Amino acid sequence: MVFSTLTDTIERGVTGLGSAVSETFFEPVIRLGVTGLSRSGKTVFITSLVANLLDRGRMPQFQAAATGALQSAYLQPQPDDTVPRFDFETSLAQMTGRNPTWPESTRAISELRVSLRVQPQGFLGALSRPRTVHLDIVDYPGEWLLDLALLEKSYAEWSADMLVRLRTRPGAEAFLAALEAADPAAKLAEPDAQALARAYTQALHAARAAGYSDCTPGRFILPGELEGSPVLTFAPLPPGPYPRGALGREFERRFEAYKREVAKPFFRDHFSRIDRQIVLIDALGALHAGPGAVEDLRATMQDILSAFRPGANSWLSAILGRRVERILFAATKADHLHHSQHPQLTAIMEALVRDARRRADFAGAETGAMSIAALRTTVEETRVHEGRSLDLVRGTLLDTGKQAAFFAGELPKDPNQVLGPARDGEASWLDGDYGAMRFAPAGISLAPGEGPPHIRLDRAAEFLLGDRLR
Ligand SMILES: Nc1nc2c(ncn2[C@@H]2O[C@H](COP(=O)(O)OP(=O)(O)OP(=O)(O)O)[C@@H](O)[C@H]2O)c(=O)[nH]1
Ligand SMILES: [Mg+2]
Repeated sequence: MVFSTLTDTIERGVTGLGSAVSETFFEPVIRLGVTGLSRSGKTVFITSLVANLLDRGRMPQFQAAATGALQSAYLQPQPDDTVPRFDFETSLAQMTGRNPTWPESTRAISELRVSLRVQPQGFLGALSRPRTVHLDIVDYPGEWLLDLALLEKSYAEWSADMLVRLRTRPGAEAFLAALEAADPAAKLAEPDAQALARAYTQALHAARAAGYSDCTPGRFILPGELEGSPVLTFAPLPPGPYPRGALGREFERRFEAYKREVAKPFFRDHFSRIDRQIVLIDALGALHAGPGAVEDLRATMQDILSAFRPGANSWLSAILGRRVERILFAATKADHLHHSQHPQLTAIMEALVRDARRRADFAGAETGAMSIAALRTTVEETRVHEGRSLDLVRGTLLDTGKQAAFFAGELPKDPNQVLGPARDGEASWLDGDYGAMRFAPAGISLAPGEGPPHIRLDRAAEFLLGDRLR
């Protein structure tokens, strides 16, 4: 353990040195991490951000664009050769064209480099030449951050924890029965190993669906290209020790391999190099699904965000070269609400991440919170209904292609009116439901110099990047 921490630190130190040298002598790099749970809006956010950096006509609150300091932006080959490139062109073509659709779900990490040519402003700035700042955007599933807690555990400890939890959760019956029937001290037979791993994965999916968030290992739920490989073919077992060649011994080895080959490399090679981070949260989706979903979202975000308080994890704090300087928490899909309700949405999302945010502030990161829509699909409208004026949004429904006006419900001014019932395990909201509707992207033709329409994407960019582009 001590040895592996040491080598990790040294490797990290060397990488850190490399980038520090290139920053001083060559061109500065900003690594922006974009994360969130699945379907939170990561792909749409990155696509729209990049399109709006390339064409800045809709970015008035992004200072570098408004003052003209940002002279040009262009895509460049990314620095990491082994990470898939974020498929910007395909997503943008899908989201904008004549019959726009939403991009497909993405299940793994990807990266894109946008280079920004900046002319420093002010009296002295005017005398200096323009410089280039590289923005490396890294898209990764928030679920992967759940593995951090696993790194500090041995196989026996992790097994004991998970078995206790599974016994109290719905959907684990088949796995527990398979475990009962298995003999972990018997010689390993791969079909048995696969059957146990499959039953365990199903139990994790069931727990997830029932609202439990600590479903480790993270890649069992989002395997990507590792599906079916030995590092994902194990399950928790009762305490050993198990003889050489036995199923139990092999599972322990695979668990260690998972930590070493899957979990650690992500934190070491990607997470530790991020210096700006946006965390996307679909708070509206959870509100619509009900109090249970809101409470689960709160608990999951708390687990996920503990990665930003590295003091709690000695392995991670040892490898973190630089710390994340800014973290923006953003409630996505705000175009489902009239702007008069955006402050309430922001307040609810802030309440969901309050503890994590306080800890991040404490660790020296500057944090912010706002409601955004990376791709605005609606227009606002006010109508009188039963003598009361209602603030609505209007857009094209995804399912039918028809136009509709929509009122999501009145979000409370005090977020505790939502978080309280969620924490208390209420089955439904007291004063009616929050509606949800899926709008299709609006069929628009972009004028030259304009990126896709959005809400507050320019403010988000200003918070995340503004200080580095002056
Ligand atoms: N109205 C609206 N819907 C959005 C917006 N952003 C995302 N969505 C919706 O949310 C869905 C998921 O968005 P993605 O960007 O694909 O989410 P993701 O986090 O990349 O999802 P995974 O790749 O599955 O992890 C989209 O298909 C849209 O239906 C937005 O700005 N406005
Ligand atoms: Mg995606």
